[in-house]
Amino acid sequence: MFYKDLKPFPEGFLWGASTSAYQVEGAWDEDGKGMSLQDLHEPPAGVTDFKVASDHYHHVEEDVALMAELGLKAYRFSISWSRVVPDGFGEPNEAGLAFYDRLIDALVAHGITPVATMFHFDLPLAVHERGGWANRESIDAFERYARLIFARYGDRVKHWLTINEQNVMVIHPNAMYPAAMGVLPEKRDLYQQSHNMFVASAKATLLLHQMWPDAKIGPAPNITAIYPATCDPADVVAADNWESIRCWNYLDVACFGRYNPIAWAYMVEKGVAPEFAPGDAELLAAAKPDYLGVNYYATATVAAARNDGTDCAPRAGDQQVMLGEEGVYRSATNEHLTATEYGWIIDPVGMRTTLRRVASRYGLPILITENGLGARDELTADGHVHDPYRIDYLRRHFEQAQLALTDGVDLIGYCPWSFMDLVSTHQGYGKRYGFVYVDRGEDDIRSLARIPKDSFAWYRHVIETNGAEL
Ligand code: BGP
Repeated sequence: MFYKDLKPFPEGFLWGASTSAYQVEGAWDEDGKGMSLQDLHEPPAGVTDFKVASDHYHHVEEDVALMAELGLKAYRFSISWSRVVPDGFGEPNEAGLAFYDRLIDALVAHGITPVATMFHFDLPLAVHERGGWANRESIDAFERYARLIFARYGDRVKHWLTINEQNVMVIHPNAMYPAAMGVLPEKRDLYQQSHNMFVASAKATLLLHQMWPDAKIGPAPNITAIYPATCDPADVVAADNWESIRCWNYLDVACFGRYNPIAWAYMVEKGVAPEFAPGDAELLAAAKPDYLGVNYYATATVAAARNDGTDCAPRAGDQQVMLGEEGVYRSATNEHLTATEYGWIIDPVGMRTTLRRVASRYGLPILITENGLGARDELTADGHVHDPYRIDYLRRHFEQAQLALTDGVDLIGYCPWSFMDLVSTHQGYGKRYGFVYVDRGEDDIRSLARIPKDSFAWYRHVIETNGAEL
C-alpha cells in the first residue's frame, strides 16, 4: 500500500538495543555464579567461548553511560538464572542479585527503560542435570526464580519477557545445547520441554500480574513471515504449514492459551505431541501476555515437500536457515533477496509483512526485541569503525517499521541486536552486531576498550529526532 503521509513514530517510542547475559557478561564463574549449559560450550579452534565475552559484568557502569550517550530509551538484557540462583533450584546468590541491581539502577538513573528477559538460552547446568525442561520440577524452579526476581526488581522493571526464542530451542536445539554435549534430545523430548516452558511462562505471567499489576510481560519468539516459492497452491500450503509450526504455534499458546491446530496435527502425525499434566490447559488459558516481543532477522521461502528423501538439505543450519523437513516443506531460494556474509536473508519489507501478520493475529502491542546485522567489523587505522552497511541495513528496516506503524501495527519500540559487540551464538566474536565495538579478538582478550562505531552516531541522531530523520 502507498501512503500520502507516513505516521510518525509515536511519542515515547522505545528506541532501544538488546543483549543477552551469557553473550555479553563474562565473569562466568565469579561471585558465586553457578554454571549454565553455555559454560560447557567448546567452540572450534580460533573461536571464543562465553567465559569473558564482553566483560560487561566488570564494565556495567561504563556500558550504561554509553547507552545514555547513545540516547537509548530502552535496554533489553537478560538475567542469568544461574547467576542469581546458582543451582537453579535453591538458595539465591546475593552477589549475583546485586549485579542486576547495579545495572537496573544505572539504567533508571539515566532514564532508560529496563526490559528484562528471564531466560535466554542459558539453562542452569544443575537444572539440566536433573532432566532440564523435560522435568516438570523445572517449572516450579522457574516459578521460584520468577518470584525472586520479580520481588527484587519489580519496583523498577516494568517490562518483562519470559523466554527468548522458545521456537528456536525446539527447531535448532543447538542454540541451547552446546555441541560438546554430544547427542541432542529427540524431537519428542524437545516438544515436551517446550510444553513445560509454556506452562512455566504462564505461571510467571500470572505471578507478575499478581505481584505487580502495573507491569507488563510477554514472550519473545523468533518470528518471520514464510513465503511460498511460487503461487502453486501446494507451495502455499507448505509455507502456511511451516509458518504455523515454526512461528504461530508459539504465539498462539501464549496469546490464545491453546496450541495452533495445524502445528498440533503435525505433532500428532510425527508422534511428538507433548503430554499435558492436569491443570496445564487451564493455566495456559488463564495467562495473558500484555505485549509481544518479536525477534526478526530474515524471512524464509519454502516449497512443497516431495517426500522422496530429499526434502531436508544435508547442511548445517542455524536459527535463520531453514533446512526443510521430509514430507513437510523444502527450503527454496528467493531470487528477489540477498543475504549477509553469514547467509542470513536480508528482507526489510519482510519485517513489515511479519509485523502486520502478528498484529492481525493477536492485536497486541509489539516490541521488536531483536533485529540486526552480523558483520566482520574492523577497527581501522584512524581509530574508528566504519560500518555503513549496518546503517544501511537498519535504516531500511526502520523505514519498514514506520510503514508497519502506518499500516496500523501497534509497534511500541525497536531494540536492535545488539547494543555492543558480543559473542555470537555459534560464530564467536568475529561476527559483530553492536553499535559499540569492543576491542577483543577470539582468543585474544586485548584491552576490551569500548569504541562507538559510525552506526552509533547515526542511531543517536535517529533517536534524537524520534525517527523523523533516518
Ligand atoms: C538470536 C538470538 C541471539 C543472537 C542473535 C544473532 O536468535 O536470540 O542470542 O545471538 O540471534 O544470532 P547469532 O549470534 O547466531 O549471529
